[in-house]
Amino acid sequence: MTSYRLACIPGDGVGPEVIAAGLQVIRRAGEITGRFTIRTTDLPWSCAYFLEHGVMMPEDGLQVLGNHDAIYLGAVGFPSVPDHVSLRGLLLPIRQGFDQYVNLRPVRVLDGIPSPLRHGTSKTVDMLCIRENTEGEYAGIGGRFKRNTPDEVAVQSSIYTRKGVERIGRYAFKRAQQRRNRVASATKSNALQYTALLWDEVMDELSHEFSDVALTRYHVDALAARFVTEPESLDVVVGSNLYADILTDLGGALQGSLGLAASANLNPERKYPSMFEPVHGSAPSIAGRGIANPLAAVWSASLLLEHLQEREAAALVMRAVERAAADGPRTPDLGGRASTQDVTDALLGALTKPQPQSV
Ligand code: GGG
Repeated sequence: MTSYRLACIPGDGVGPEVIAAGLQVIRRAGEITGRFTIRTTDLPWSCAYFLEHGVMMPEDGLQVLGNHDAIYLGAVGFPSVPDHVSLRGLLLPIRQGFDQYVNLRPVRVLDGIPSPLRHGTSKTVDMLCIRENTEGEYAGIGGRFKRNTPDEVAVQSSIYTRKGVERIGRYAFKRAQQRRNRVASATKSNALQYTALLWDEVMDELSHEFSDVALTRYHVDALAARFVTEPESLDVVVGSNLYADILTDLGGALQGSLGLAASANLNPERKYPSMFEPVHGSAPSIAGRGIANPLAAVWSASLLLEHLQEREAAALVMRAVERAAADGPRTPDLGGRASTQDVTDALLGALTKPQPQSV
């Protein structure tokens, strides 16, 4: 029996509610498979922590996290702290410091959950979005001067490196080889003639290496339209930090709720721990009411188990998510009246080993 060390950062708003649900499910999956237990380190890093300590996480935060097999994070951000302070004080230092350069975001409509798309079904909306997660528009390089004067200037630079584009591109092509052999790459190369052209050129070079995968380059605006008009034509979608973030919120909407959008921040080389989190934020308007949808956090837990190579448990958890989606109960974001714990109970009930079929 393996014992995994999990660093938990429930964070703000609904984060603690959905992480509590995810942990119940992970623990049960460990019991059912008989393969593992988890030991959690509960870290209170959040906007509340910031108000008390003046930082989102302590100076040795990455060192603390580094001693774990994976990180499970809820949500970051609350109106009491400016968003750029909370994001740049917690989530981004972890992604960048641990070189989690892949942000994996599956966009798939689950049977039973209506998509706002007329033709949106599990057959037509099934993409794997791959977001570059350590550079691009989120590099954090720039500045402001002549503040609060009519001559004020703000500069924010995007950083695209050949190494950075190559490694995310290669990851995307490899994932496409395990799926339907198509990569859609997002840039805006008609307007951004330096960064976007580097991205496009590297993707073209990689496509010679992966001759079994069809690469299509899109301008990000056209790709956003395609998400809506022809989602069935999309398999793996790869884009920069900002573009893929925006596209995957659209993806979450196509899935029927951002409460279903899961993600993994991966360091594929496993030099550092990877981090798993629902795409959604802290949802202050429903925080503390026990009605947050736990499915995105639980789907993210399935990605976590997959990363730990607990494939049976990952598949069991994913099947439970699919069953809870199909059979309910549903939280208010999906038009239902169920609580977070109602859905969690349904997930726990659905977590069973498949019985061997008799012939
Ligand atoms: N679930 C983590 C969370 O709170 N995400 C909200 C957010 O603003 N994320 C920024 C990003 O992913 O770039």
